Amino acid sequence: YAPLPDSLLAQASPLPAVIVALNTTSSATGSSPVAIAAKELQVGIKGMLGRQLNISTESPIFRINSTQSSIIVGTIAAYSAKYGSLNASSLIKDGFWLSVKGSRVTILGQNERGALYGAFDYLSRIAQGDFSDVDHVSNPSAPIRWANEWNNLDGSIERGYAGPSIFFSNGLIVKNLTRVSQYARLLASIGINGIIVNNVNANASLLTDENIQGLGRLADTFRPYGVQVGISLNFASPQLLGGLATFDPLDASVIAWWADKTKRLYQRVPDLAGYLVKANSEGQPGPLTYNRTLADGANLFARAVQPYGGIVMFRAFVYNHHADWNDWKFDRANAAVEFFKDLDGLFLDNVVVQIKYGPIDFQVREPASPLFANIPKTNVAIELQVSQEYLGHQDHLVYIAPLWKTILDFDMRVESKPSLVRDIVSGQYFNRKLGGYAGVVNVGTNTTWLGSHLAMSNLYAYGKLAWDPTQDSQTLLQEWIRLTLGHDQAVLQTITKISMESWPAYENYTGNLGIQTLTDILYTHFGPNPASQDNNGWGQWTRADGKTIGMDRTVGNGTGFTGQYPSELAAKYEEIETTPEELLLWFHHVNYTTRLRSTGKTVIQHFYDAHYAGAATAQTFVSEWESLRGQIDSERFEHMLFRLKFQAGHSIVWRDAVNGFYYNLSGIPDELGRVGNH
Ligand code: GCW
Repeated sequence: YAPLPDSLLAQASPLPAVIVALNTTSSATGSSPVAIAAKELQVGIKGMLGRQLNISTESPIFRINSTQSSIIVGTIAAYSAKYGSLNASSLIKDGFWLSVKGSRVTILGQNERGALYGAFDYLSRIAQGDFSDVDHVSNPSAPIRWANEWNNLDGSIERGYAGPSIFFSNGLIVKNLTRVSQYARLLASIGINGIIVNNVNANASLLTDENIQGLGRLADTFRPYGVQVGISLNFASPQLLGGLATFDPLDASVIAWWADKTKRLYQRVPDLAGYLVKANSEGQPGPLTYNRTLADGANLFARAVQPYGGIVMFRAFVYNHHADWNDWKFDRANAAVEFFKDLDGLFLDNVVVQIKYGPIDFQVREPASPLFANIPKTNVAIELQVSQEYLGHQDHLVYIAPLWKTILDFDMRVESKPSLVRDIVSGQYFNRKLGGYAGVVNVGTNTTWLGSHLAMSNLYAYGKLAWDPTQDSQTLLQEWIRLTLGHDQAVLQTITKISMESWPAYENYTGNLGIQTLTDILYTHFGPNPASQDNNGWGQWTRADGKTIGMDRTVGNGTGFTGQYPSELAAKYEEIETTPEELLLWFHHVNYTTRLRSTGKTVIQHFYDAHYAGAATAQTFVSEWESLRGQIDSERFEHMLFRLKFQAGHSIVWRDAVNGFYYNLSGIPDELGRVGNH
């Protein structure tokens, strides 16, 4: 809410005189989303336009047809009760209607949360210097728009790059929740309506009575912003915490144990969003331990939360991490479909299967998970990762929205019909009621939230895409730049340029042609380590040897993964000639000397050249950023300069490590003589 520059202020239309808040029912535990919306409008307009507006809960002079200027904010129902009914049939849950006619502004939500989103939308327009009249209905693409935070109870965060947890410390929920309230506000401003506060590798002690009280305080803090709290569960909790002899999901004592815990949770948090479950994955316990199905496991929790309206997000990230590397037919990428396809139709209605965007694990490029096309009778959500686990932590600038868009806009060709991933996860395509988005965010106590100022464009884009995945990633980026750093054209152009170049550059200097990120997968997931991919049980294999590289995932000769796609795509990926080049090595095992259709270069020369090109681009980020000295406050300027310099250096480390590795393996010299002489 920084003051608008004079040039924009001059264009501002006459201001409303008063803010009228229609729903002011504050609960015992804090204010309501509409009250928050009114306050945001007041603070925002004061900050940006320098004008103090009063908030009124009743405006005696206001009549629906009067010319009295005002900003009305509330729910459709509250408005109708006061001023006569309004046809709002086009609004769905969480949606809003924003009308700006000169100095008369009406912001009505289908629910209170929608009203708050409408207020943020109006403020965003002002912040971007848009004072035009509008008559705008906005509905979310999907009901589930959640953040997942992989926070441990001891305060550490798995794959978090911004310091310790804002939620937990020493096994308990922290006392001071100021930062949590700020985060709630931040999430509401981008349309996020739910948050899983603890790690999917969950600690059973989250469910002690003391921690249930703590979760209650967290939920009370998020509630005014329309963000519902949910939790990750440890499947073995009945044994680990409850002292039962078993955690078999069909055992009566286990069912009773979960019913009792769920009841206690809902007593303290009546609007608990539900549970997130990682089962039988990477050493986590689950129903398979007792020869029960994953559906048995999911439905256990679904029944427990059903009376309270809760939902269960059940992760599809189930795979064997002790795979046999010598088995050329084995493929970790096959796991999700193998585990879930036959369970289609067996999950209860309040279960949502949460699917990572690709079949492996948040790599720099993956094809869309075939599971999206394989379980039409099951609710699904897509899992995206804002936290840059494989993408340079937050030490590299990588604007991820373009990567996400390759998946969301991807056509699965179910029954040879247009069937975009975004329409499957919204529930629209298979006509499912539930569905949506889970974003692994992992904010920490660092004042930048994510550890890097520019990384926040990813969180912004995540929320905005969950709301409307048809939006363009550059448009979202530019909105974020204006809202965050103001209206300077050089700032806008430069940050747009480096951000839009960042994911292609990162792909260039890490792993090309669908070979995966080539980072160290065994420990840090940071920095180059192509050797770590192979010769182990993790299944992120590249099968690189002296002459050849890539996973043969064909039906004809490989792991059969291509056959998991609907027939049109299966046929396309089966043949080298029709496989998109950027995924060549994902699907095929080829010679280093195989030539690419697009450029005629060999695979190995493409690697060499791409690594030089990617690192060269990263060098330019520093000089581009330096050109903004004086246009951005020195704190943020220096913070990013430091990171971009690191990235520039690290991209050279990446370039030389990866190129050197494949040169040593293949012995094939770089045509330009750069690789292998040192
Ligand atoms: O790839 C792995 C990550 C783990 C993570 C897991 C998952 C939370 O390295 O840190 O565990 O994915 O998504 O469950």
